[in-house]
This record gives sequence, C-alpha cells and structure tokens, in this order.
Amino acid sequence: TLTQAEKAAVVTIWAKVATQADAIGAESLERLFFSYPQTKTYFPHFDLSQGSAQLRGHGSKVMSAIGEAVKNIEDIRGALAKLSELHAYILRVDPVNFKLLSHCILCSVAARYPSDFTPEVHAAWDKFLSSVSSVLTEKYR
Ligand code: ZNH
Repeated sequence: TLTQAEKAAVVTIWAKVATQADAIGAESLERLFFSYPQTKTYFPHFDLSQGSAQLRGHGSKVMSAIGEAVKNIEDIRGALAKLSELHAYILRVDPVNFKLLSHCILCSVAARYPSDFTPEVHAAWDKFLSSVSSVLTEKYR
C-alpha cells in the first residue's frame, strides 16, 4: 500500500498527466508494442500502426481507468472491480504483460515531464502502477 506521501505524489503528477492523457496512453501502447512485440497478440483485431485510431482509442480508455484509480486512490480495488473481472475472466492477459505496460507508461510520463519526475515521483508512480496491476490480475486462477 502507498504511504500518504506517495499518494500525494501520484495525485500531483496525475494533475499534469491528465491534461495529455490520450497522447500519453497512445505513446505508452506504441512503446509496448514496439519494445515487446509479443504483446500485440492480444490485439489481433486492432490496427496497431503508430497513431491508428484504435491504438489512440485504447490508450485513452487505459488512461481513463488509471484516472479513476487516482481519483479513488483509497479504494483502487473497488474502483477497478469490473475491469479486474474483464481482464481475469474474459481477456485472460498474462500478468507479466502488466509489468511491461506499466514500465511503458512510466517511461512516457518521465519523457514528457522530466523535471517533475524526481526519484520520489518515480518511486510513487511505479508503486501506484503496481497496485493497479495487482488489482487487475488478482482474480486470475
Ligand atoms: Zn487492458 C481492454 C485498462 C493492461 C489487454 N483494458 C481494456 C479496457 C480498459 C483497460 C479500460 C476497456 C474495457 C472496456 O471497454 O470496457 N488494461 C487496462 C489497464 C491496464 C491494462 C488500466 C494496466 C494498467 N490490458 C492490459 C494489458 C494487456 C491488456 C497489459 C495486454 C497486453 N485490455 C486488453 C485487451 C482489451 C483491454 C485485449 C480489449 C480491447 C478491445 O477493445 O477489444
């Protein structure tokens, strides 16, 4: 669980990220598919070329889910309950992929806000993304 200081750091960096959430979501997915091409197998029905409408649309959905988690930082599990069921029972995404996507989101945020991305913010944002990933993968069996 995140400390109060970590929660505050997440809320602060999110205030910036939220203003460019769609671009950051798309960039994160581009990084994911480019660096870890095996992740593309979950999206056989998508046009994954850089800047495609589907890639941008999906990036936007992922980032709004993360925004919901920030807004409900005291109850991430409750906020993402439905999404957790979707990933566990229907999508069945291998949990290792959540680490890869989290890493790509981390890089996209760091690249866009280098001076805000202090070691403290880095650590808090990383821990927050791990919490989100844990919630989204905890219903697997
Ligand atoms: Zn996921 C979907 C979020 C991760 C794969 N997703 C989704 C959605 C969302 C999300 C919001 C939408 C839903 C609806 O529509 O209802 N994810 C998310 C998040 C995360 C994730 C937040 C983390 C952080 N995913 C993931 C991964 C993968 C995935 C890692 C693999 C690689 N997802 C997916 C898919 C889908 C989704 C495949 C479906 C798509 C379509 O549309 O089809």
